[in-house]
Parts: sequence; C-alpha cells; structure tokens
Amino acid sequence: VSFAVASLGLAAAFLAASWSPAAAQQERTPAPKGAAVYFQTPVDGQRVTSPVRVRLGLREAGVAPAGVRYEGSGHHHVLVDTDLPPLDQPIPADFNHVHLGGGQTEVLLQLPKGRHVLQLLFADHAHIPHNPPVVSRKITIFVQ
Ligand SMILES: [Cu+2]
Repeated sequence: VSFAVASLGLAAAFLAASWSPAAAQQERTPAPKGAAVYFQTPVDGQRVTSPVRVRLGLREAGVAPAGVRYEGSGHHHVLVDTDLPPLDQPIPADFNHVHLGGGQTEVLLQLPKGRHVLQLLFADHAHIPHNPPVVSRKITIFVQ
C-alpha cells in the first residue's frame, strides 16, 4: 500500500511538472532586425525633480498598443530600480515595471527622492520581450 501511494505521488508530481507555465510557455516574437530602445531624457547621471518626464527613443521598430499584433512592433516598458524580469513571460505590472500600453513614447514617473536606476524594455503585443530582447542600457538619475 505504501508503494502504491508513493507511485501516485510521483505521478502527480510529474503531471504537475509537465503542466507548469514553463512547459506551456509561448513562442517569443523575433526582435525586429536592428531594433533598439534608448532614453532621450533623462540622461545618465541627471538630477531631476518628480514627476520625471521620460522620453523614449526607438530605432528600426514600430510602436503599437498592447494587444495589437503588428509585425515589427511592440510597446515600451520602463523598469524602475529592478533587473530584467524573466524574458519568456509577460512583464509584471507594478511600481517597478511601467507599461506604456497605449503606445506612448513618453511617460511621467512619480519617484521618491533619491537615486533611481531606469532601463527600457520593449515587448510584443502580449507584454513578452522579443527574442533577443530589445533593451536599453541602465541609467542612474537623482530625484531632488
Ligand atoms: Cu506591456
């Protein structure tokens, strides 16, 4: 009896593993050739006041609102004081991950005083980063 229970436990664990989100992950959208994102403002090391007006630049790709599947496009995300999220799933939506889901190319960020690190990450209609990811350098700003 104890052997049967153990086998069932293993079978259940195997099923759980094979149905995990990682196993069911979607195929990532290929990055548009030559695509790049960068900060127009602020610049690295800049002293700013909140709200911080962040203006984004994009090369060799188009902007489309979240949910709109259009070849060679995606929408912007500003990462605030965080490292890159997992690249095979939708980018989280919280204070540290700001989605410009309407297709905006600039955003006002409310930031507490102090040092902050910002980075841009472009992603497809489903908020999943392209393959390879279209990502900017990190910049550091100082909110006074
Ligand atoms: Cu998004």
